[in-house]
Amino acid sequence: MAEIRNIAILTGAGISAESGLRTFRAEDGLWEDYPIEEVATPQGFRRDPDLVQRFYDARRENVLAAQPNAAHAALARLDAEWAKTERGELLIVTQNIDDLHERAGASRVLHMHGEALSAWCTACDARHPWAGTLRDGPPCPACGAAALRPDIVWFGEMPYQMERIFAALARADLFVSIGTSGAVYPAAGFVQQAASHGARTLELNLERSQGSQWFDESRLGPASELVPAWVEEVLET
Ligand code: BV8
Repeated sequence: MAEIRNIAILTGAGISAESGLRTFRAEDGLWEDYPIEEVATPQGFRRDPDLVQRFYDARRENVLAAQPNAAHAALARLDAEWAKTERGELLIVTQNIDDLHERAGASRVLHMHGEALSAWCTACDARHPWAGTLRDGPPCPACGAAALRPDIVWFGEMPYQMERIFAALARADLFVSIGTSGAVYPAAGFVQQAASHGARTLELNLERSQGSQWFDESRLGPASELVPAWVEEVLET
């Protein structure tokens, strides 16, 4: 395997499935109970803010009750080892709104679709760490307005830090996608972006995804097994 220096990693709901957090598109997925349009769009929030606040209040509680699994721990170990040996760059771009990467010890984590444990004031634009509920319209700690929404990127909204992500994809020698269905853009296009800049591409997923065709290699199985094995492989090279 050619010398790997810069690694770009994309994670999705599948990496947190074994921590008990529901994914979106499985038969017991979140979108079975709540049509996307009603709870993960600005229009849905305008139409029924109480439903949307309750949906994310429940997700926030689930996140707080969940624990990182072996896949999160393996990525945290890789992050630390890569920093210590100064082998190159590493970035974990996650589509997930949970904080399990961070709680496992990873430091270079980018939440492109926002975070369950953050509240965003639509009056003054301030963001605040938030572990409680938002359904009762608590005042913004900065401006006092009862105008806090989940700090989540909904459909039709621009994902966060896209420039930083594209720069990491352009420099990556290796792009690894873990636990994502490849159903949502722009995240689903990252594999092609990385490959166009010469990166090798690897998919670790429970089953074939909508993007599997774009990867040099796809390994199928649970993240808690595939990710630790892959990290061992990388650290041995
Ligand atoms: C934007 C936060 C533009 C919310 C999320 C038509 C064609 C193409 C694109 C579009 C289109 N119409 C609209 C669009 C754009 C749209 C889009 O892509 N729609 C799709 C449905 C077609 N995208 C957007 O709107 C994005 N914004 O484009 O902005 C713009 C431009 C200028 C100015 C303003 C705006 C924003 C999208 C972000 C939406 N927010 N999440 C929340 O969490 O509630 S999306 C959400 O679904 C995730 O974050 C993720 O991105 C996406 C897919 O979820 P996954 O993480 O992949 O989970 P999923 O359940 O789907 O799959 C799980 C996988 O894990 C499975 O493959 C399974 O096999 C595997 N798995 C399960 N268990 C395990 C496992 N793997 C390993 N181990 C296990 N144990």
